[in-house]
Amino acid sequence: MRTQVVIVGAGPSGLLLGALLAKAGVDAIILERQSEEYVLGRIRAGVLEQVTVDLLDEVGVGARMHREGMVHGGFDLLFAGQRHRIDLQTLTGGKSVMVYGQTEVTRDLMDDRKAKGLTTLYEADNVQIHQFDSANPYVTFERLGKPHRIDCDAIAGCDGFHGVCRASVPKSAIQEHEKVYPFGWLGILADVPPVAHELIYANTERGFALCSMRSATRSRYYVQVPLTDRVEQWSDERFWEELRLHLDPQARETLVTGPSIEKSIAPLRSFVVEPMRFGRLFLAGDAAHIVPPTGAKGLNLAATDVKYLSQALIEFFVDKSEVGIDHYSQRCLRRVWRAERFSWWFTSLMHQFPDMGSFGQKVQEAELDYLVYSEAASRSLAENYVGLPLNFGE
Ligand code: RFL
Ligand code: PHB
Repeated sequence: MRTQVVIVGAGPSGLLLGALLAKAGVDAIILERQSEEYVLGRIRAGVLEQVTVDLLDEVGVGARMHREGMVHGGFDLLFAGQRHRIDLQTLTGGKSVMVYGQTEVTRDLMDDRKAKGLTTLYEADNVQIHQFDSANPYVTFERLGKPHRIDCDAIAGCDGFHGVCRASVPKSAIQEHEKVYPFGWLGILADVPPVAHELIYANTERGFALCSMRSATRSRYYVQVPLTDRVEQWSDERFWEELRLHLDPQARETLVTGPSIEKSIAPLRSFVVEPMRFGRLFLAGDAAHIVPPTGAKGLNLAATDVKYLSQALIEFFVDKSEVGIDHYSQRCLRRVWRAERFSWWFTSLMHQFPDMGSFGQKVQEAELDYLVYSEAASRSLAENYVGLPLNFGE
């Protein structure tokens, strides 16, 4: 088999890259380790920046998102027992975010690929990438018990944090920057109406909590837990009780509980590799960087990485120019570090750390107080939350 680009991974990065390349007439094959159902079973991101919404529109898969997604013009910060609204629209000159699950984004992109007859090979085992430091890279894998090889011009490593692409780069060629947080998020999905119309980010002495949603009848809630906790230790009743303790009296009253349809614990991490390009191998999305989910930046960064990558690859194949691929890494990393900083800061502000004590708690509350009462500080938070424009600083 031969194609122009082999994309490893059918998460949002791989699927969106496939759609952007197809639109420009560049051939690509996606290889995914898991089954389609497994990929759709992962519950992850919920908040899309305008940039991501625009990209989904650009590839023509935005219709359902505009019908079913919820446009949010603000969110609440809850601290010292009180809620305060951050009005994104007023603070950013009319910008907002779209609440629409990653699962739905993935489904829309998968359906579109199928409708266009584009190739995605699911359950591809033992994917290995070869000779990416040359002009003739190739990828090998096994599927349905048979070995396969695809020759290509470029490989896109869209295979997430635990993927094979980053792991195939020699250690001497790659620099890693990492921060691991001493806690995780226990998340629950339930078919109950959300506690409020907008998201609530809560800082309490018991730790962080987040009230989010997927629709008017489906809620997504998170509470901070120690890394040693196992999901089996958390019955639904225990989760709801803990969440309730993080809320203000009004939210406590409106909270509707019910059986969970998904429950999982995600550790929090900040991670970046530099560079993101190695010859004809290009890393994108979680394969290259992880942010803690507090700032809702992971999926959005993945989307902008693959937009930049598609532009670079289209220049390479159509205009026969290497300028775009030469700048890919640098162009992504500037945006990546801005999102890393914001996500680290918001995580540090909102969570309980083991050694922070009452002084640390009071300082967090004082900073939150400053954030909501200073327009300059609120605007800085809002500006970062709605995200940077696609071509910022260029
Ligand atoms: P993914 O989604 O991990 O997809 C990678 C794909 O590659 C496949 N794969 C392989 N395929 C072939 N061969 C191999 N050897 C392979 N190894 C792996 C995997 O099976 C998978 O299908 O990475 P991608 O596409 O870069 O997308 C990144 C996003 O998934 C991630 O950044 C977000 O989910 C992060 N995130 C959030 N981001 C936001 O922008 N807004 C949010 O509100 C938000 N909330 C969240 C989040 C992540 C969370 N978790 C679980 C960490 C909330 C949570 C709880
Ligand atoms: C979610 O709905 O899953 C979600 C929303 C906002 C975040 C993180 C996760 O910051």
